[in-house]
Amino acid sequence: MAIERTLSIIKPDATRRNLTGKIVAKFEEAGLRVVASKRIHLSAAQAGEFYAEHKERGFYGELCEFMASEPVVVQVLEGEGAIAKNREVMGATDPAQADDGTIRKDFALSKGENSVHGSDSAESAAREIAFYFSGLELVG
Ligand code: RTP
Ligand code: MG
Repeated sequence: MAIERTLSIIKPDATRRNLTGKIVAKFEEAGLRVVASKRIHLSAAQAGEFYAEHKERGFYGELCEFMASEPVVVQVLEGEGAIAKNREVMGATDPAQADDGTIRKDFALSKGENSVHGSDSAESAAREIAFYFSGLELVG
């Protein structure tokens, strides 16, 4: 399988509870390498632009407000099949549906406050990495 890069966000419910290290440990144990990382505080407008694909969904306003409520940690993860592997380690959107040992099963509070975001396709990964990181921040 090809080496890929994917965009991860450790969401406000997790940064607030000091879970950043435990979540990164799960990525690393799964063979994903952190190749870029920073802590930022999104505005509601920036969160809205990032999640524009969900504009028509009922949870959009709540999601944008949540993502802008406190700082997040945005990261680029690299590894074999990194996009699918990250989604596997994250677990299902709703923690009640997530498999044992996944980040969302272990840490998420609810379907909305679910601790992590991960790109869902190669196209999303390219767009999302470029949304947060400049070429200078991405070493080869
Ligand atoms: P993400 O994009 O954050 O990695 O999560 P996902 O693919 O598993 O889920 P998605 O359908 O893309 O939804 C994006 C985020 O919106 C919030 N959400 N809330 N209250 C609700 O019914 C609901 N549904 C989705 C979650 O924070 C979800 O991760
Ligand atoms: Mg998604």
